[in-house]
Amino acid sequence: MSKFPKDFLWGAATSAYQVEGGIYQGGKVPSSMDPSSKEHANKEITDFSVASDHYNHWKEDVALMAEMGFKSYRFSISWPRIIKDKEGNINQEGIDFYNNLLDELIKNNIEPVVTIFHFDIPMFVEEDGGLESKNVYKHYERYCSVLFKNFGSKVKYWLTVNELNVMVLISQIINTNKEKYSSNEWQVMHNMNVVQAKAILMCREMCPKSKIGPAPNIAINYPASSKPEDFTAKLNMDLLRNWVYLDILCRGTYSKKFLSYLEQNNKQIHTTSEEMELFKIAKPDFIAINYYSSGTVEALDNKDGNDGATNADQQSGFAFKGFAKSVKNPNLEKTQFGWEIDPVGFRNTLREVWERYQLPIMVTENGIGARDVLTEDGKVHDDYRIDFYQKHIHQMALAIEDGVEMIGYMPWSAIDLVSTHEGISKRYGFVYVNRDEFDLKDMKRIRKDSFYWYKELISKNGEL
Ligand code: BGP
Repeated sequence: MSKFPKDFLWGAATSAYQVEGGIYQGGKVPSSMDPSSKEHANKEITDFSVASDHYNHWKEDVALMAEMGFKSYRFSISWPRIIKDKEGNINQEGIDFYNNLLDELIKNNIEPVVTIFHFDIPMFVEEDGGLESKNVYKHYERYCSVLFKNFGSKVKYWLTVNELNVMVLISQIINTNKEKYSSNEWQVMHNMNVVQAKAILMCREMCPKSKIGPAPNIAINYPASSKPEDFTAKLNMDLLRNWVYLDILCRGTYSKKFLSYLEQNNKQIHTTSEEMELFKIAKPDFIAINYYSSGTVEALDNKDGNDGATNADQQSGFAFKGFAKSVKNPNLEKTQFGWEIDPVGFRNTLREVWERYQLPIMVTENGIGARDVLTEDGKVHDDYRIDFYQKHIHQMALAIEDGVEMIGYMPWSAIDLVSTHEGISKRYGFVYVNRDEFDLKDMKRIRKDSFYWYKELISKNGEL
């Protein structure tokens, strides 16, 4: 007997700017992810202009998902494909593109799980003060109302914002804020919490049959030693890395400890009583989490000078002055790109999220980035990916036995796409896309070994 519920949503995920390409097609306006909007310091990796060319291959891509037996597909809608300018004019071609995609998914019995905003900020929003300005409220509200009106009857699961915590903590690496050190990232967090609350309320009114929730990147932290101070560091890191983004939406407040961290670091945020009232009534229906690895931390006392953050990427290098610092975990193996592999940490994370909030959980990212090799006879033997998934899915089944209520599992990524900052060579898909960093080749879709393995796993509802 499978431990997974019978209607469990097996599938996979992508995001618009990393998979679609076609940035000058279909009336899309410029976004923060377009080559023109940023400097390409690292010329060794591709930009996002062509990506996996899903904009022109979407039908073929959905057919491959259907062949794998996907029950769900998590993708993001590109805000700059839908809204043209700061007056809120709508791009009908963008609406048509996503309507076609949604219809194709539904025709194939694949439940769409739609991320409203996944890192690609329209330039008209950037030019109007970006996410740090409260002007973002009106832009995001208009955008949401267009989505709910046009797609509300087709979408049961909405995700408000992808990885707000990653946007706050490493915005300069993923290019959601070019001037990190001149801005207050915690104001970005608050503003985006407000827009999420507004989206939840709007969704209830405009699409009463849909469900909506946030999608942070959650990594539970271990203390580096049994020193009591390291356990305090664990609590501190969990707070700033994980909970502060969920507490506000699920519990309605910012914790006292978080507010005192801001005060000590001179990073006050501007809030109003109307905004804080919103959090009391706008509760999500579920929590979506992206999990790649756990964290390990030790105490960091230095009150002066640099906080010691190396900010390598989403999974490492975090440090908060007087609070906590991440360190390596000697007990874990690493991927080719240096991310620690911790399947047991997945179960631990699911348990902690469930026990803290008691809301159903959907996994909207999990996976292994690797330099996959296409053999001469056109195969990709990604046994390391199968091993990664096998172990994580096993731990997810144990979490279900622990009592965690799970809705679905949509790992990263359905097909190969361009990494946030490490190019197309860091591949995650079940389907290989035949292109290199600069040679676009034929963009052929090639089924990896993991494709066949996942197909079988889905057909047996997770029991292999
Ligand atoms: C998450 C993002 C994704 C994705 C993934 C893998 O943080 O939500 O957009 O790219 O991580 O990360 P990367 O592409 O940096 O390897």
